[in-house]
Amino acid sequence: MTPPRRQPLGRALATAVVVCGLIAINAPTIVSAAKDAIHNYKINSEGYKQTRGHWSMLNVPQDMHVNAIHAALLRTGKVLIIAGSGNDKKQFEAGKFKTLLWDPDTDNFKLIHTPSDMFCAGHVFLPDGKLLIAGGTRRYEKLAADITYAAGVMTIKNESPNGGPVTIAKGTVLRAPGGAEFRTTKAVVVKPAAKTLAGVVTASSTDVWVEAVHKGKASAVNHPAQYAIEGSSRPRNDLYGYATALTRAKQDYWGDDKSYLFDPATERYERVDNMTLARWYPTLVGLKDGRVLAVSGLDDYGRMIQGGNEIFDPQTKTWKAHPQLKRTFPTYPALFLMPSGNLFYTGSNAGYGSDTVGRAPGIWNLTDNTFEKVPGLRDPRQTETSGSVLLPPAQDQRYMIAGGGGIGESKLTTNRTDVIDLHAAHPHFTPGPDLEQPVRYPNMVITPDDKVVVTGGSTGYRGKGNSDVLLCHLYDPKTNRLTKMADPSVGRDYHSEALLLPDGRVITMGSNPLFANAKDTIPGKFEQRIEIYSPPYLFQGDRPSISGGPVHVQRGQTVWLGTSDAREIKSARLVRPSAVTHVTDVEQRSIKLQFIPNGDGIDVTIPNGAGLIPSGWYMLFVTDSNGAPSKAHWVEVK
Ligand SMILES: [Cu+2]
Repeated sequence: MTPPRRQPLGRALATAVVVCGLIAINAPTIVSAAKDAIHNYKINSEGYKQTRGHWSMLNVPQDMHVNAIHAALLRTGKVLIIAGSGNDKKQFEAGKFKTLLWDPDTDNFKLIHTPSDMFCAGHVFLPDGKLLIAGGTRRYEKLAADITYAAGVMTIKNESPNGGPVTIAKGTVLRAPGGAEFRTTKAVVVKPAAKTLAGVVTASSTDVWVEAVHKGKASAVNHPAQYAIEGSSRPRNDLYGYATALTRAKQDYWGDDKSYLFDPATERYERVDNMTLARWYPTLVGLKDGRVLAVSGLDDYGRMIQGGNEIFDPQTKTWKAHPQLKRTFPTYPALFLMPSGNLFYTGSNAGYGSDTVGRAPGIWNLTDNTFEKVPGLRDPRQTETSGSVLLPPAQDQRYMIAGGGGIGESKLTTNRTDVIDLHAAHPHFTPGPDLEQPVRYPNMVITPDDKVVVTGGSTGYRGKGNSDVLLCHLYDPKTNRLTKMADPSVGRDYHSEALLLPDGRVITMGSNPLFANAKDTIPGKFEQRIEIYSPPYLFQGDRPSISGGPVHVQRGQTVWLGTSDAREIKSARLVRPSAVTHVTDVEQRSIKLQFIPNGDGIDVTIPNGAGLIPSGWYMLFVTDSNGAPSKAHWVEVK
């Protein structure tokens, strides 16, 4: 990393003097230019950097600009930035999907062939370091104003166990009792009804999207109805269509069921098994045994998934529905793997869902599918678009939730942070420090010295009213305090991310404001600049270094690590790399390592427990008595 060049005080003052001489010409402009010069001098001074850190812009070549919707740090140290269609309907319609790979070591940028629209998918690292990506966008939303024909989901029901599967051709007309007609948009097959040995019959059903044959309001059906299938020779109550409503209301984004592995070695996507359900805005969370649970999302026709969760097995590379784990959460729920193998839900989520279902934080027991709520969260109705993090070190099992707002486009936003200790006899949230401003979409990043960078976000929904919060703080879990750091210069609201780099810096990218001005009249533009934060620990002089050590380690094992002056090493941490989107990063965690000096290095012990330290690739950092971290040494933990 090259430190940004600092402006000498002489030049800053000279600028100030020159501009003062010109005050008579244009006083307000000149005064502000002088202020800028002094501010620039201040933020570039060594003393300032040593206490508040420093922000700098990443120089991204023009042809490599992408809409950063998802970001993950690969075991190669490169940052995978996935845009897919990037919330740009034109790109979606043109079938243009993007992924950018950036190498912080060489500053090399590379565009990656992106086979389908991973915009708003879920992702998580597998034990072998490949990134599993599942879901995404099958169709963009349609606003009511753009809808001419009433439409919706028709369920074709087969009540008869006799005969084989029935094919309903594309374009088949279904008629409501009142005469309204709808056409199927694709062919579907309906199985015969199931019949038990005792003779109990259960109807089978298949969903299909239908559109009204006739234009306008009159063709809509606003109530539940049974529809007759034109041309069917079967009795009316044997084979029929059923829909709750077929209207010209807004149609939400449709989810995709595709899934891929991104291989850090080949730098390519590899298609794997489809999910059992299509998902838009799902959370993928790694389990204790290395499998992955996919939760929530909007389905193939934009409906909230009602509790249908499924598991990916990395051995067979297949997805399987797990009806015994039926539980409903809003989209992108923040679910963290606990040492027990259960999942802790902090209450954070982003996007869609019922106002009442699945909003309360608690512990989800995956053995018996029970859910134990935890009390004490303040502003419990403002968990949407909040940030959540497993505070370092992970052994302490303390979690923080920060900011967030009311559901949808609610004007409510909170500056609350609350912390919960799951080791307590009766875990409950207790107040953390207030954020300087109420904020949605705060980016929260664990650093190797057991702190959390809290930066960006906006007070309004998607930055409405020019409400991006240009602030950065460091949270210290030991003192429960926030300390103000240097200000970022780029706002980060909806569709923004931040993650820890192997060299100790923090990269921030993305932001998708609805509007470009305070009056909310000019459409916003996706923010493509990337800004990088160097915390104060990078300005404390010499950093410790790791000269070598094993690349593959096992839980419970003690291994030797070559370091700079071993007596100066004060802590060692294994930090799991981030995979983040929509303020949701259930991957990042920092695990404390016990160690003793041994010759030109230290003997470090990898803790036990796959729930604490799930198999996979980690960054091993050592930190000295000044709090300065080394660069990371990558290890694979099994
Ligand atoms: Cu999104």
